[in-house]
Amino acid sequence: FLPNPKTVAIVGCPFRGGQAKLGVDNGPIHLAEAGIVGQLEEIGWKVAFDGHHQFEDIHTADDPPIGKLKNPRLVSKVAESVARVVGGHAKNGQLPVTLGGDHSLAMGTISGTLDTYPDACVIWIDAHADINTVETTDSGNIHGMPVSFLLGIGSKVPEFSWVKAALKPERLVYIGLRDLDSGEKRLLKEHNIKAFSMHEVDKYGIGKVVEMALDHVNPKRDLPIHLSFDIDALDPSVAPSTGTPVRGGLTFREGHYICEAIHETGLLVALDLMEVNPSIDDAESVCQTVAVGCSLVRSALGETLL
Ligand code: 6HN
Ligand code: MN
Ligand code: MN
Ligand code: MN
Repeated sequence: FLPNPKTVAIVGCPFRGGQAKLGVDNGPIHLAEAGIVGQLEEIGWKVAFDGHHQFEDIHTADDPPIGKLKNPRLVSKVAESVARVVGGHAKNGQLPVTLGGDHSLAMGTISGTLDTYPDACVIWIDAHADINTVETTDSGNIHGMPVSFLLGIGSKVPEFSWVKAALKPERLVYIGLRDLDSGEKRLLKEHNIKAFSMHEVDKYGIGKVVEMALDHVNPKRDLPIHLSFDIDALDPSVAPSTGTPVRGGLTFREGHYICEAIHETGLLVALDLMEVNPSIDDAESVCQTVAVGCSLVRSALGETLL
């Protein structure tokens, strides 16, 4: 089931409609300008990158909130188009690497993965659980909601009817959580979703946590893996340029270890790197955050230390 192990398709998604801050749409531009394509070629990949997706065909002149949800039609249409692109690359035997952009895009990337690999599991690295439903969201920012749509929980919004509830709760695991809304805590319990917060990272160490996370979603180590990495999982001292930073996050090495360990499984079929916002903090912080983003992607794709 694995894609051609040596071809990556970069899916650049300059999109910010899932949240309110300016600048996150420039994340993929900066990651590309930092040389991510050449860096992946250097570690032996063939890289297909046909420019950033501009979503030109998507027009939503009139997009008033639906309940609390902001930019609902735009987010839905963009994610649907991303699902098609990611699914298309995956079906061609390429490994899609989606550069965000805000995390609402993962509604699309994971839909594309599950359409291609129905038994894939999802490893979600984030300070946040991004599992708010129409009922629980306070901010109305859809980047805090993609997981609920993928699981099919909460009231249905007709505008999102293209999203199949294809993700089963037992195929999802989180690492790095530390900032959940109260409704989100309840949803994780109700649906029995496995999550390793920073407390477990401190208690067991990252090596054990990744092993336990894989034991949960991928006990026989035979299912395809979609890794969705929100850069805000890292501590703000490591990755300052992101829209919703939360102190007490993963260290530089813990973040890279996760990527290295998932590469070692040989099961990675798709990767997201989300929420790099080059408009936040000073030039040096932006440079540092972009460099860390590139190096996480390289680690997930097999760069080794020795
Ligand atoms: N992210 N739980 C908050 C909300 O607005 O629903 C924060 C979400 C952050 C989302 O970082 O991808
Ligand atoms: Mn493309
Ligand atoms: Mn986050
Ligand atoms: Mn996120």
